[in-house]
Amino acid sequence: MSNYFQPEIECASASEIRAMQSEKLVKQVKHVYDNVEYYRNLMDEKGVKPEDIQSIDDLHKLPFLTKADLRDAYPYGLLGVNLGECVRIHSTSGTTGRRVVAFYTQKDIDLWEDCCARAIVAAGGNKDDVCQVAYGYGLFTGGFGLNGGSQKVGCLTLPMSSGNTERQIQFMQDLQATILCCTPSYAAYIGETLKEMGISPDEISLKAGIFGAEPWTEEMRRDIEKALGIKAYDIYGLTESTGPGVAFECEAQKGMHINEDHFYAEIIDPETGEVLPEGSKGELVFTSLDKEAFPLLRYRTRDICLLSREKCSCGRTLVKMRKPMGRSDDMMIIRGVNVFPSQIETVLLKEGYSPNYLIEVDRKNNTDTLDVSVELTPEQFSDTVKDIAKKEHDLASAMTTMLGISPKVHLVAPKSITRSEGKAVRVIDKRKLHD
Ligand code: DLL
Repeated sequence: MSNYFQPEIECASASEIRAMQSEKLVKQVKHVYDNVEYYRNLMDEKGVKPEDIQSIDDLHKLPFLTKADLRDAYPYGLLGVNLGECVRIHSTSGTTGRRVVAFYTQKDIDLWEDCCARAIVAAGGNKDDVCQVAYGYGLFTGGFGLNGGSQKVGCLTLPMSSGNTERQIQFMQDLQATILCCTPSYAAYIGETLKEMGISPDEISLKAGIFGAEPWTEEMRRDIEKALGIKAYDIYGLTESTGPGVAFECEAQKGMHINEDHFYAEIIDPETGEVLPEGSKGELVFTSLDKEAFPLLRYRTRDICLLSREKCSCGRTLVKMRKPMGRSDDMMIIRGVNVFPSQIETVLLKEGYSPNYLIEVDRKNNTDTLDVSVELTPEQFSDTVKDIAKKEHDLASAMTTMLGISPKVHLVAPKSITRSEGKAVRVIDKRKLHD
């Protein structure tokens, strides 16, 4: 097995991990206090000094850092080292406000790539694999992160970036790619294109996929696994804390192990900020324990999930996070009811529809409206108008049962919804335009 299975860390006992985390935390708090004026001010406001933090048990004393803080401090305000020591920048897409820019020293890049290497090894990768990286390269962290991890494992790395799907498939066949890394929505699109090209999953060499960067359901996982003839693994991360590889799935495919030697995770009540006990659902908060250039302490991700230390069959002891249902920002409040796009996706795929859908929310006559357009498959498209009306009605009923409010369902022609090569856009909330 590759060097990037590190049992001394990945299978360490809870007390060993905690001791390692405590040691790193004490140093990290000092590093931040001494070098990051913005966070020093937050600590001073709360009356906390570095000496107050002697172990992980003291973490709760530290102030939170939010996305708003990152925007306030843009671009250099949270730098923990001189700019001259940084070797790389990545950034979020900035669709919901000002961009977040993250900085990396060479050591930060190394630890990030190690995390991605662990993820590839956990998905069965080794030096004989051909790893096709179809996440975007550039400011987005997906391409560079998995590229670095793949090279560390010793895989032959194909830096395809996203897009140009037919060329992706041609390379996949010609170079016998065994591992595919991309967003789940792009993996589904690649699967659909394979089918259209008349290529069966047996004619490609893929065995595993490492998919993340957006929420995806178990139903979507099964569809992708079937379409590509692979085992599909989840991977999680965010630009603010390096990128992909903060957490990764193992062969048990039941939640993602967090790389706890680098990232300490807490779950808090998003309303009160109170730390919740293991197993509770709440907002995920990360502390980077040894990142140098952009060392975020108690960073509120807005991702809603839960943590579990239940024994994992793979032997790893690293705490596991449940697949996030989506960000608290993705949650729509429609007629007072909380709705996540992933709930709609679950119903669609269970009822045999494609994962190509678009949710539109609006407000008419002071009432919220929810319209879900769903693409028919070419086989379903030949149905009569009467059949289609019945299908729309049945699908709307299934969604009402799941959501507690009734949507209007529109079944639309195959290929009429734009495909995604990166993160899929699933929701258009027109109410925001009226505000
Ligand atoms: O999406 C980093 C990444 C790249 C992760 C490639 C995995 C693979 P950002 O663009 O900053 O970074 O977006 C981070 O995406 O807070 C989650 O809301 C969401 N997200 C990431 N991975 C998952 C996942 C990258 N596996 C935000 N499941 C995070 C659900 C995910 N949501």
